[in-house]
Amino acid sequence: MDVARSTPDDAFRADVLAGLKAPIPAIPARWLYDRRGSELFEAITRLPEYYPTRIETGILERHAGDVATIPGTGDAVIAFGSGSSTKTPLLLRAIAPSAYVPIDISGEFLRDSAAALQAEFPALPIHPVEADFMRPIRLPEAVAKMTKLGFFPGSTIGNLVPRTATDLLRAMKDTLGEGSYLLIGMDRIKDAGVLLRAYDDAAGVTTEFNLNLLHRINAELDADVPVDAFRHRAIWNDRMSRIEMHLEAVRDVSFTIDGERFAFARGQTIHTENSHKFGFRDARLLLRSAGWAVVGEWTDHDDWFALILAEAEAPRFAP
Ligand code: AVJ
Repeated sequence: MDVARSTPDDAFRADVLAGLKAPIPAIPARWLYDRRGSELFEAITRLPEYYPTRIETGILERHAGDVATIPGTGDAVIAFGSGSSTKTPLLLRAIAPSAYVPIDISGEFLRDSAAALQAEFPALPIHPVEADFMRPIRLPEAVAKMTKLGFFPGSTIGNLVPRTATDLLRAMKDTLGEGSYLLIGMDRIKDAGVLLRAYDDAAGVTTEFNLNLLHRINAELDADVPVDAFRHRAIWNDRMSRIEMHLEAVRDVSFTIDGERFAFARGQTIHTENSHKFGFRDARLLLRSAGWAVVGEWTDHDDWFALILAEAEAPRFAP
């Protein structure tokens, strides 16, 4: 008997159709990260204007050893996301854990990065888990009794609006368990010009990254979106404390997706990504509202990026 199953393709189609019909047209940012999108993001991390990756890597180079000195951060490292090929090794070398568990929704990325890491750390037991870490996950039996350090670098948390970010941080706490630690990267609020240049680079890589979403719609759905009718826009939304990426219609345009007709007037936009930025207390409050108590924080000399270590608090009765 055939069982109806919803495939990632259906989810993409549903999100695009619903998103474009919404009063403020928007498509969830996760759809930017197909293979091509992930390659383009990798290229973004090497751009002169895109400071977060370089700065966070520098902080890890200087301070991963400090994280390692805190008792309870030692047995198993649990990475949320396939991990970065430079940041993860820096942490693993400092911590020297007994096990490494990368969690990613894409089995393909997961296998590739786990294999690369295994070559670099031949003696390290690696237990990849293919799962959506937005929900609590049962970790492999091998790490059940170990003390756990979650790793969530890159200010990826900034992709989510605060309401969803706390959901994720709570799910991570449920996954890791009481007494665990989380090492998380958060990008700071800073000069709007610096932020805007980081998300609208001179070489146009971020433009390509954003427009790739339209190419993906055309390739994977039954669609005829004229990509040249849209341009990349980065906006600093001060009220929401975030950079927003939009695709803006440069002329009146209409197209069909899956037989449905959409029209955009010149100047109208499709909101494609948020990148929230966090002040010192913003970061702490966000973590605290999900049950994480900050126990350590490291930044660069300009305070442009923060690497924060938090401990999963036991629930308390009062006050
Ligand atoms: C992958 C979400 C951390 O917000 O800085 C970079 C994504 N988008 N340039 C970020 C991104 C455009 C990036 N994160």
